[in-house]
Amino acid sequence: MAPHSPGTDQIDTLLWIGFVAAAIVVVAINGALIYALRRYRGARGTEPRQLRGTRRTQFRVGGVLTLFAAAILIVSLVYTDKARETPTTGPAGLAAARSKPLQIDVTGQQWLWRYDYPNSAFSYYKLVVPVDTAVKLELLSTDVIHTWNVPDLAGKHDAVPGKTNKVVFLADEEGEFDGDSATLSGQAYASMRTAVEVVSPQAYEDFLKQQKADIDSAQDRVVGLIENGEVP
Ligand SMILES: [Cu+2]
Repeated sequence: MAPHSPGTDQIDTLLWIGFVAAAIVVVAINGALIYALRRYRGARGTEPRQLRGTRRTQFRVGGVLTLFAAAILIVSLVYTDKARETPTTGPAGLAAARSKPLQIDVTGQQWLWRYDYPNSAFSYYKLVVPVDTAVKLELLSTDVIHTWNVPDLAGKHDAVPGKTNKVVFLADEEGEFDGDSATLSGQAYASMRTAVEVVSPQAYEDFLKQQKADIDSAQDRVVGLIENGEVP
């Protein structure tokens, strides 16, 4: 995982904190065990001494472990909270999204993702967003629960029928980021992939205009065919 949004930076840091904490616990417990076994082992044939830590030792060990757990809890809470913060659009981002995030509707359906942009253009499979811009996705679903999962940009989020979930992120560089299904939502869930293309604000505006023009002309053509009686 290569984080490319402030939220995923925090998640990445949290993963490392978790890993290091687990490593410390494993090393400390095994170290203490090996130390105790070597230090207090009895000679062959004789019964080893029966030992019991004093109350004070028990409290000391308990206290250290409690402090360790409390410290990790607090650090995790702080990072989780930071990961949920809505980022603000930077200087290289879309000017229109300075005061409030760019909102795009995302609809999960069997078996693809649809993206609806502010100018009523839409796209399937690929989401195009401007770089350095706070983006807010509103996740919807037409049928079963789908999970929108683009790990470089955001945490996993569910699209649930009848509910609206939001995802916020800010892509820090241009490029393409892939996503795949993270929830078994039915027979073709594995093909429900997606991609986020991060482009300059100008390229984003151009894409919206082009996409809208293409959709309008395709719709006009279909209407024309129907009027000419070529389509029943
Ligand atoms: Cu799905």
